[in-house]
Amino acid sequence: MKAKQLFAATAALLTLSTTPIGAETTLEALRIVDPFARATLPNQPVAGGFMVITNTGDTDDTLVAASSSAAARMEIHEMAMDGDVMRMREIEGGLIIPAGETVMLKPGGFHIMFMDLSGPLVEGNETEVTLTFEMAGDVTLAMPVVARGKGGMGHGSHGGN
Ligand SMILES: [Cu+2]
Repeated sequence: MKAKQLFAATAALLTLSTTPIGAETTLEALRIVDPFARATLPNQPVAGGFMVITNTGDTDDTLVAASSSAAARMEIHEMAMDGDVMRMREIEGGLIIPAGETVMLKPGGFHIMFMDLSGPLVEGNETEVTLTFEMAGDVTLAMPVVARGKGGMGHGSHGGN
């Protein structure tokens, strides 16, 4: 009896919790794990969004677009050397998620970029982002906002959730 009540309470908590650490979203053959966005400094107009995407299927897919109510528009970026300087730039045609492979969007590498933020991204909040894949379609997920210097180290590194 007691165990049953405890189980029910735990189940209810799990249902209410929208962003457990290491949150995982499944869309067709894609598994999207551990999404987070970087908290912004005052007046910072852009922010990076990160996650790990695994394609468990046998067909390549491509992340072609992202959108969020937090930003006027979003772009899909990569870091690349421009002479001696590391710069980010938009990936032409989107980010390919090859069949059977995992692609990490992480600080210093691939990321989605919030452009023209409508307000600051505050640590501890979360922002909703819709990702559009060429094959799998759209999925909306919650991205916890993580302070600068945190995150990108894998599961459990966010804290504060
Ligand atoms: Cu960028």
